[in-house]
Order: sequence, then structure tokens, then C-alpha cells
Amino acid sequence: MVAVPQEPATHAPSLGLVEPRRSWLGAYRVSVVIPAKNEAKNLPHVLPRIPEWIDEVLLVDGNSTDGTRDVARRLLPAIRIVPQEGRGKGAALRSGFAAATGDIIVMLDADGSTDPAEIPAYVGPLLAGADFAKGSRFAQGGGTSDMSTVRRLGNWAFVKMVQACFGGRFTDLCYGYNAFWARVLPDLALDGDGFEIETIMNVRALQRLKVVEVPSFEADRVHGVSNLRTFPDGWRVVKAIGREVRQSYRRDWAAFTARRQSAFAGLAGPGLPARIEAEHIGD
Ligand SMILES: Nc1nc2c(ncn2[C@@H]2O[C@H](COP(=O)(O)OP(=O)(O)OP(=O)(O)O)[C@@H](O)[C@H]2O)c(=O)[nH]1
Ligand SMILES: [Mg+2]
Repeated sequence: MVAVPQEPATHAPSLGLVEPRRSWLGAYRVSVVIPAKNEAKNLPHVLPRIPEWIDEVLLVDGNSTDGTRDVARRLLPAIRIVPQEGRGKGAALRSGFAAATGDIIVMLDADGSTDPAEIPAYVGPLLAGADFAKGSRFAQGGGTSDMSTVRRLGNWAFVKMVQACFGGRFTDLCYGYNAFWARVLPDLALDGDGFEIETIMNVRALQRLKVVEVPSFEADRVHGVSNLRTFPDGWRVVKAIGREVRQSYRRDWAAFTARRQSAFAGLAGPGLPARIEAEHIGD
């Protein structure tokens, strides 16, 4: 058997790119945004796995007290540490997106459950014409070993709820591994602070953008405990879906009344006398 040369497992000292490797990306730059709250022990399972052709890695630190920032700088000297404005994963991601300079933004977690080696599977569909590449643990080829039955049921119910209101054939709603063109950020107009951020993002993307689902595997977090509290955070997701539905109906109603008003304005305007004149000419 021919021995296949192995890729080095660690980064080059800076995020300098190897040109031939990224010719397929053209001139586009890719940023990776990673929210992290006390993930010092997990970062060694994440940062060295980021492909070397990534232009920029931003770690949004949630006031960690376990040396997360130092570990990140040691593992990846070129990393940008971004302080978060506000509290929660949603606030962290919004700070990271605002600071990112890439044309494409990839978001993934710092706990070792989302594998940076999957990044090309997200970037590919974007280059092929999608606006938003949405990770899914339940699409064919995806999976999870990090989801309790209760969370699985909750996610399934949320998917069905959103499908009933907006349609679509997507398979996952509350997953933290996505990628999108930075230019769509104004369309998403993100405003959530907590774990509902992914739901808000996905629901808006599904309504407004060209979305492709990417099968992804979510592994167990390597060390530490989850920041997510199943029931309070699940309730935040329910409220976020309710808000999106209300906003969508309000928008539809406003569009409907605007259409009706312009139709009436057309009837009462120059159109009507012209028709009457035409009838007289016919007499
Ligand atoms: N900066 C920042 N990061 C956060 C905050 N809350 C969570 N995170 C990060 O967001 C990512 C996802 O959080 P987790 O606690 O793993 O939540 P989860 O993935 O839903 O839960 P598990 O499946 O149990 O891991 C991790 O990288 C966290 O460190 C926060 O308030 N600020
Ligand atoms: Mg996690």
C-alpha cells in the first residue's frame, strides 16, 4: 500500500496562506468566529484543527476566568480575541460578526463538539451560489452524540413549528455550526442575546436567503459542562419563534394593505375618467 503523507496537525505560526491551496477560493477571505466561555481545556481540540487557509480566527471571550484567552494565543498567535458586548452566546456571536473582516464567516463552538475540519463542506456551497450554509445534525450524513432525548425532542418540535409557519424542508434548527456571506448580515439583522440566536438566524435565513443544509457531526463537548439550560433556554427559543411569526405576519399584512391602497388609488386616479371617456367615444 502507498503511504499517504499526513497533514501536520498544527498551524503554521501565523495564518499566512499557502497560495496554491486556496486558489479555489479566489480573492474571498474567510473568517472563523468562535464564542468561548471558559473553554481553555477544549481549545487544544479545536484551534489546531482549523484549516491553514483560513484568513482570520476570532475568539469572542465571555469573560472567561480559566485562562481561555492565554491558551488561545498560545495555540494560535495570530488569533484575534474579541471582547463581547452584553451577555450570552448570542451577544458573543454578534460581537464576533461585527468584528470579522472576511467575505465569508464561519461560526463554530469552542467546546470540541463542532469539527473545524468540516469547514470546507460549508464554504463549498457558498462559493457555488448559496447565501447561507446551515449545519444539520439530522440531514443524511450528519449526526450527534451530544444531545439528550429531551433536547432532541425539543429541537424536533421547534423544526416542525417553524415548518408549519414558514414551510421549508430543513432538518435542524438549534445548531451552532453555520457559514454565510458577510454581505447577508443586514438581511439577518441579528438581535438575540442567548442560545436563541441560532434559531433567529436560521428562521430569517430560511425566509430571506438561499439556504443549503450541510450534514455535520456534533461530538460530545470534551471537557466541562454545558452553558445551555434546557428548559429556560428552550423557552427563549419558543419566544423567539413566536416573535419571528408575529413579525412575519405584520410584514405580510403591511405589504397586503400597501398593495390594496395602491390598487384603490389606481382606480380613483387617472384610470377611471379615461375609461369613462373611452365609453363616450364608443357611443
Ligand atoms: N463568549 C461567550 N461564549 C459562550 C457563552 N455561552 C456559551 N458560549 C460558548 O458557546 C458555545 C456553545 O455553548 P455550550 O455551552 O457548548 O452549549 P451547547 O453546545 O448547546 O451545549 P452542550 O451540547 O452541552 O455542549 C461554546 O463554545 C461556549 O463556550 C457566552 O455567554 N459568551
Ligand atoms: Mg456545546
